[in-house]
Amino acid sequence: MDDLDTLEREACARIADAADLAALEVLRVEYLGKQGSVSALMKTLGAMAPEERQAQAPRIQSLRQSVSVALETRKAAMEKAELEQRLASETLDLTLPAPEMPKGSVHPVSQVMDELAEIFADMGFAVATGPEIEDDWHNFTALNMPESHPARAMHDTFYFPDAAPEGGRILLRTHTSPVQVRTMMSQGAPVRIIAPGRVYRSDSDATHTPMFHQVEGLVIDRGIHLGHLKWTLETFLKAFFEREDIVLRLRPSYFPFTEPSVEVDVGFAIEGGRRVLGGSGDAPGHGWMELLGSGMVNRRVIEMSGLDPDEWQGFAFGVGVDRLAMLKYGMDDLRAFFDGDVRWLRHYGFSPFDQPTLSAGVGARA
Ligand code: 2NL
Repeated sequence: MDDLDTLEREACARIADAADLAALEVLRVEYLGKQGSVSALMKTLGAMAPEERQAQAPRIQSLRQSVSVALETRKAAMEKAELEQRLASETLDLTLPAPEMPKGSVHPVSQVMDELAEIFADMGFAVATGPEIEDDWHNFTALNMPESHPARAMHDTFYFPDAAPEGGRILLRTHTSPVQVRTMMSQGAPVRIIAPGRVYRSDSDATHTPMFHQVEGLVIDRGIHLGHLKWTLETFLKAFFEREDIVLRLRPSYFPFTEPSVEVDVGFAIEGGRRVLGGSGDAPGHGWMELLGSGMVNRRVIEMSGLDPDEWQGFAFGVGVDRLAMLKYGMDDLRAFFDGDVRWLRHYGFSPFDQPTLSAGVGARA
């Protein structure tokens, strides 16, 4: 059957010459499609006498097979060539910088708390935490604050309407002292802790927010005296403000929970219209700034916390974290701390990857 041989040769030649996948598809339809010439030959088999069909069927089947194989082989070759062309022409530059990912920043209060933890850890202090919802025994009574103390008044403290199970009142803690009372009661002496955290007072104006942050420190051991207090605060303030020339002035004061009580001032100079900590406050053009309250823990507080005040003595101090942050990083509006304005946070915020360390200077910025 010369016709079939010719058809096969011609088909294979055209397939080999096809320029692209589209041309190949045209040829596939032309030969093997429903109306295609090979398909037409297949249909003629049905009309043949059995002997003739037996003679012709293998030839037509073989024709269809070779056209189909030729199409597939050519298609695979074209696809391979196309892939190789892309691999040769497209390049990926792995030296390009990765796209910047948006990242948050650490709030100055959190940063300062981390700095405090780092500095006091170096002096052997652990960080203690406790509930923000307290009862009046841990917040006031155990701190030697009598029922008549003004801080216990409704207009200074946020009270919950329900009574505590033991009959006392429930409130938002006004300082972190109750954490220290709880630590003395649960772990006994000696104690060396700082208690940072949120505290609440019914106060709201340009320099007071109803919630603010405080850190208190407590040391209980044998033979602790005012010298230990002074050295600890001086070492802390020098490390925190990263200045060796921090000068302290201790002034007698009164707190119910300490006896004697000591107010601590730090000397400052005026530089470029701003107060800059450092140097004696008595030098010309200098002054003293009240920074923290402290004292020797009142023996009644030690006793109420379950320890023998004849065996155990200690000192304690308290300072506002927000105020420390403002002084160190030059912020002038306390209320901005709690507005959550991202522009302020971007300006003053700290890199989450910048962990405070003493060796790098605790306040180092990335
Ligand atoms: C301030 C400074 C202070 C304390 C806090 C304290 C805690 C215990 C026992 C004794 Cl458990 N004292 N804390 C001591 C002195 C000052 O805070 O200006 N407060 C109004």
